[in-house]
Amino acid sequence: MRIVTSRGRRTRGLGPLAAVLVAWSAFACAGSPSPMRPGSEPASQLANLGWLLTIVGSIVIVIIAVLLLVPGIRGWRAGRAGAIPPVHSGDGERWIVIGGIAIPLVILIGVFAVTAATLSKTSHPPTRARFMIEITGRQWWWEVRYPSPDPQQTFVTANEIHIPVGEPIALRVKSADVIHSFWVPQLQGKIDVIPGQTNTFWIRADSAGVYRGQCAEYCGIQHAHMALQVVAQPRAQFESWVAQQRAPAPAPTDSLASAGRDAFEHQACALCHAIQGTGAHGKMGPDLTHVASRLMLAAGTIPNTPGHLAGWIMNSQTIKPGNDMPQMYLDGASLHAITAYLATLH
Ligand code: HEC
Ligand SMILES: [Cu+2]
Repeated sequence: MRIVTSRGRRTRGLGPLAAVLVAWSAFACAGSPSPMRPGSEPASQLANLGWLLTIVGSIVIVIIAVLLLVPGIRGWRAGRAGAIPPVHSGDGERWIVIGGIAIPLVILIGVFAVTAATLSKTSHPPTRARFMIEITGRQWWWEVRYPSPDPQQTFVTANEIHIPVGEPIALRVKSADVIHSFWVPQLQGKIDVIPGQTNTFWIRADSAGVYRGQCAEYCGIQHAHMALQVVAQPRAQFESWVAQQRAPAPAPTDSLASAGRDAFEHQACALCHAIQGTGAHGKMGPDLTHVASRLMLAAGTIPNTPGHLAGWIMNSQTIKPGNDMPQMYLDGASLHAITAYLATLH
């Protein structure tokens, strides 16, 4: 095959190969949450498995393509030379047994063994998990609970999971509605999130950073907007985050925020959202006690800035159509006050 590149040079055969390589490296490009850029030991084992399967699969495809093309070209040449190509060569059956049964069997058994070994190695933490986080998949966001034997110490957040660097953390995942799948590609494989069942899993990040996760099982119209962030922090930072999350919502320090808290408590907001330390105890939507401390809003849909926050409260249905927060009809003053109040909830 001849490809004429944009610079007019002719390359022979290398064009498609280059295109495939470019596509491959795009998988692994900087800043992307690609499983080919692992951030933990189990994720690198899974990435190695991915590369092995890709390479073995590619070699098989190339060999098959050659085996198909060579007799075809031979036949075509023989036809041009006027000779009739042989229909059947003597050792055909032997090659069918070797090439069609024996070799594929060896490859498939080998690949199966490596896959099974990798999955069993990655599904359990090497050492005991330090603590457990409960994650509930909902249409279309993640409830994240840090349970503690003392109910006063238990806290709930949404779409953002903080973990200390280098420590295996146990996860218990459940669903409040349909089947979802919890996936943080750079840290671990996927785990199904199934209604009526609790699945256990674990994650660990080997270096500090923010790792994007995503629901990986189509779960309805806003499935694509069901992302999450895993924030891996050094122990000390993680502990101060926990202390901050355990505390009730900070009290308003100015009259605007205080009007905002009153409006929030008296509007429908309080029926769906909880803010610890106030009269809002709703359970249908994310806990907003420390909403201002989060990086993103609405499961990774928008960055958490005052402008986006106000836009969300005013018309979440335009930003994430079909989500479970209805259109709220607030007057300008209430919107302004509620936004100002929520922005203080660090
Ligand atoms: C009928 C229930 C309901 C009512 C009423 C409601 N919300 Fe929500 N809210 C939700 C749900 C559900 C979500 C999650 C949407 C998603 O991400 O899919 C949400 C998300 C949010 C978020 C984003 C939180 C995050 O961390 O991503 C904010 C902020 C918010 N609501 C504020 C408000 C305010 C302010 C009001 C009142 C003016 C209000 N909500 C009224 C159900 C409700
Ligand atoms: Cu989902």
